[in-house]
Amino acid sequence: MTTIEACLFDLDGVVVDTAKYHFIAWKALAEELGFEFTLEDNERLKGVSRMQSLEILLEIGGLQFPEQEKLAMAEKKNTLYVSYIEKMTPEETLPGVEQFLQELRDNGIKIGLGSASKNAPMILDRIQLTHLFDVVVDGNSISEAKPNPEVFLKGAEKLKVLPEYCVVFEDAIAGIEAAQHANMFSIGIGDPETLGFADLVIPGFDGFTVSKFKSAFGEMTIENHTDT
Ligand code: B16
Ligand code: MG
Repeated sequence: MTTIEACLFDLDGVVVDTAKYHFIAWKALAEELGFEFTLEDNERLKGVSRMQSLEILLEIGGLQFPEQEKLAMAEKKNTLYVSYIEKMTPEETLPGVEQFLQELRDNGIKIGLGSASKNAPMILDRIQLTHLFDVVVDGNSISEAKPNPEVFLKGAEKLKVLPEYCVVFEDAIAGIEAAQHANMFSIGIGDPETLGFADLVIPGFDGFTVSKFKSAFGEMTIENHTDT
């Protein structure tokens, strides 16, 4: 029998699509530096921290800079990125997410956010979903990036739930790996070809209900039993 007490959600690519705004901002930086940055390149940045993203971008451009200049570039990219996410609206929440979060809450399941983004609180605020999360662990409170399990282990700890009673929802390979390293169940959001090593892969939350969640996990029982 499987007991699930908490669900931990990645943000970008799971709750909302911010990758398009990251793309605009990284592309502008690349153009300023004199090279092309494509949508395909942008795929490599999903789930990756801001500074790691910059390293990948500079590698694509074949450029190297001292640390101080890299920090200034990341800051500049973030200023442009924030100018877009500041204008986000609840309509940008991915289909079915809000309903599924609400249904989980109605069933006594705790909910946490586990995101690499330092802008996660602002994004949740703009899409008006902050109230559905019991805890938020984001890029401001972690020192190790996914696939390190830190972000999810911190989420479980803050929720006072043991890792083996948690399910992680993730769109990035590194995020599924992080869930597995944390000894949590994982559900991939996206393509089974890429995320097939997760416990389950779904295309998104549209039509995904707690009842489907239960049956997907076979014998799973969902209990509101906390580790005290
Ligand atoms: P920021 P997630 C990640 O969010 C994005 O997927 C990734 O592209 C971004 O570089 C990272 O957050 C850091 O974002 O610059 O806002 O701190 O998928 O972990 O929710
Ligand atoms: Mg993601």
